[in-house]
Amino acid sequence: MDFLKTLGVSQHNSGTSTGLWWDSVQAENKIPITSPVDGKHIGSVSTTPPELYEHIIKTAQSAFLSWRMVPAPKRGEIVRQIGLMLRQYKEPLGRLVSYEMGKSLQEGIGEVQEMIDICDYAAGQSRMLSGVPLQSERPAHRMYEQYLPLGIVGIETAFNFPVAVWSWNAMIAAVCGDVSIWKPSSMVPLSAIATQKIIGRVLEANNLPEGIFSLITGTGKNVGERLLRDPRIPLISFTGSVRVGRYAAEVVAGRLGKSILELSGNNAVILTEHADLALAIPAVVFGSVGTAGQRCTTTRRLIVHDSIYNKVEEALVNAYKSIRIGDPLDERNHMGPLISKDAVARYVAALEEVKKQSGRVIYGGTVLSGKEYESGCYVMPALAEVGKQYPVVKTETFGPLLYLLNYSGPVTEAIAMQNDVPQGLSSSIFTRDLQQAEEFLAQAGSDCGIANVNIGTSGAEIGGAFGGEKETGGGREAGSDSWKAYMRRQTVTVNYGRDLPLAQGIQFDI
Ligand code: UN1
Repeated sequence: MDFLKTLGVSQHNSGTSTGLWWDSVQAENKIPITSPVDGKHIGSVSTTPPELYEHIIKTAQSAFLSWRMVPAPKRGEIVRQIGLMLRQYKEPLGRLVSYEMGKSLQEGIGEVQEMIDICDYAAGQSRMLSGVPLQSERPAHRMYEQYLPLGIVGIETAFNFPVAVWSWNAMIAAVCGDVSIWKPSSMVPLSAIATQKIIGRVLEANNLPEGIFSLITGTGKNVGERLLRDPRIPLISFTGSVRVGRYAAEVVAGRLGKSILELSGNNAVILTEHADLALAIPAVVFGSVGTAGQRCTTTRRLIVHDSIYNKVEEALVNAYKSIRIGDPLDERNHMGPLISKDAVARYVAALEEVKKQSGRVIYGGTVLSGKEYESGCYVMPALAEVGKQYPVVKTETFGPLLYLLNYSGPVTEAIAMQNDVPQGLSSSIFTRDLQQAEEFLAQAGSDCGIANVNIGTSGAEIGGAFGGEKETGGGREAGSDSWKAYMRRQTVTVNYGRDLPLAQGIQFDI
């Protein structure tokens, strides 16, 4: 495992860092990290104890005071260098992501590419943190809006994107003049530790202070909770389940903090009678089995017009038969394991539920056994025929389980089915009919944060704002104007006249 050495990951690793400084490896509070790929122990991580948490916060607070004074394009230059450093470590880091999390090597490397892309994007954004001039109603007054650095951003990321989601937040936050504290999922902290070491090289080369990018590790209950409750952290960006996200939102709102939430999706693809199946089938298969169905944007529901239903079902079953499941580091395989045996148990339980609710599993769904699948985390992807009213269809099962639904009426019927779930992250329609596509995109169309035409639900580019509506949480990260959430907005009015006219024409003579 040369890549572990290249990345500085060893048998025992510290999970607490302020950038250049690392806590020493503690004997107690260690979490063992096991790969879902082969069930082998990769290394352990010592978590962040309360007193060190305080140190991390204090260091971040003092780093913020100097970092916010650095001109934004100079902050962008640091982020640009981080992007260059990530290019150097793209292959080994992608490999670690793949080995620790279980996604295919291509997807692991693709995830690092997303980090590189957001660095380039953020470097450019650093010159464009622009406000708008506004029109004052008073003579000789100038009014405008400006955006200023916010403070410490707490970033809690999920296991399925061990590094990329952090970078969407941390790189944008950094050019905005914020400092960040990252708490990665305690299932995949090694990828975070390796990333922290990579960026440490850039911090060192530029003589930057400690605390601009910090890392803490531990469970959500201990360490994550501390971030949520800490009034010194004005913004929390949380990625994870609706259940935990709802709790996080309540805790942060309770102290009147701000939060960016990126929670569950229940993403559907609509195939109308005018769908080009040559595009649609591969998009649906990648969308549902890619990352073993563990992306927030995974395709979970396929809503197919009656006239093509049988054809689609047959094409899908055939395509699923050709999916190679196994070691994700072996590039011949399409699909690796689920993250853990618990995840496998949840997948199996969901399939049981489908059957109980009178659904029909038409392909796969079994747990794989044998030498290659020793970790116990490998499953066959599943296709299940269900009715739109089944409760199970309204929930997100984080695995490669695709529901097939049919409709017979106009596209509005399919859109209504698509919207009839509590989640609202990603959505897609395949059609060559302009009217259908436009209906899908209009006011009464898809209610999701992402709406794609002739593209699947997953694999969003970083240039767009990423996030969704309803139970998905409403947050937006990465591109477009997502940066605004990481800054405080200020309305400025300057009186350059000799009088003091009051707004609304009020006279107040003294
Ligand atoms: C996630 O699953 O949390 O759109 C993020 C995609 C990826 C990001 C997914 N760019 O599938």
